[in-house]
Amino acid sequence: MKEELFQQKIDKEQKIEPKDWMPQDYRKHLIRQISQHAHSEIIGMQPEGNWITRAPSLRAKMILLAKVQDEAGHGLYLYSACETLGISRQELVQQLHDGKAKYSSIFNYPTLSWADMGAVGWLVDGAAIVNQVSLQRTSYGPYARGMVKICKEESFHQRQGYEIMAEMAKGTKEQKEMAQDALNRFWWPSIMMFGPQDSNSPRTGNAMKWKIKRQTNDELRQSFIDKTVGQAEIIGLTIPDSELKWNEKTGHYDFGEMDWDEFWNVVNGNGPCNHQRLVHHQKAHTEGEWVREAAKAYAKKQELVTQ
Ligand code: FAQ
Repeated sequence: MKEELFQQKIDKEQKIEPKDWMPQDYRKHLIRQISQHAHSEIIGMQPEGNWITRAPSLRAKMILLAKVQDEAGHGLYLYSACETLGISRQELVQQLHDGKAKYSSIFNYPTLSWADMGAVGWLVDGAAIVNQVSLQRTSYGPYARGMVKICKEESFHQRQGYEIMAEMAKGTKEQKEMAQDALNRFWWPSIMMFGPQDSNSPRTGNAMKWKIKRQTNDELRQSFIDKTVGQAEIIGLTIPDSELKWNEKTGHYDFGEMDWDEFWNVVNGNGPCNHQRLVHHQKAHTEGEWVREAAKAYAKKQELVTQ
């Protein structure tokens, strides 16, 4: 009976809030997805943080610094949304460190040149937006509201990345080559951010029934490709997919097959930077212990003062 009422509420597009009754599996599904999303935002700071000290101008440095700080903020909103489901931040971070919680495969690729900052903003944030715009209508209230704020910031991130690519593409021959090389390396990993094909996505069934996901992995991937092809053409870069072709009948682009072995390899911890990313996070977490202790001591002192 409770389950039926819960499903009716979802079907009527009413949001589920933290104190509402919910099936355990719905709660578990959300903790998994939201925490994975939060970890992605935080680990995602590393490939870009790598370029803050090497940005080519003061303007570029200020923009990149602001963007990386935004990603930290996104991680914090998402951890907070996840905590409303009855799990602590400490447990979530522990799951990441123990390798039990995943984060997006895309952040396990290295950023080798300044053009990669363009490719990450344009393609990675671009893909994240397509996914997150859809998640603004997710059924869990705190997650949906977090997504609204995050999407506003992501659209600035996408534009700053596209600007870098556009500038480099109309620069010197070497700059254009760097931009094309970044597109070549980041195109397929960005497409992989949308997850496995629907036919091979075990979580999609429940996610769609509970309206956690509003569109499937393949629908979102197609939408991203349809939006991005024209953007590449405008700046004169070539998407590295020989099978990419406009299909009059479907009104969408056809595209080539992803390397699924590479995808699962990276998801399962064996990508080029998986080890490096996790070790860096563990080190930063250990070294930040004193900050957490100091914040706790300060909060305790404030409590004593107000008593
Ligand atoms: N990487 O059954 P499905 C960003 C896992 S934010 C790693 O299809 P689901 C901002 C999946 O978890 C980017 N693992 O799963 C930024 C599941 O494993 P599990 C993050 C992946 O949940 C920009 C298994 O494979 N965005 O970029 C991936 O229905 C720039 C089976 O898959 C989000 O997290 C993958 N690519 O669909 C920050 C959005 N794909 O848990 C810094 C929210 C699949 O059963 C710089 N999440 N897996 O062991 C989602 O929309 C979904 O969770 C999907 C996966 C679409 C990612």
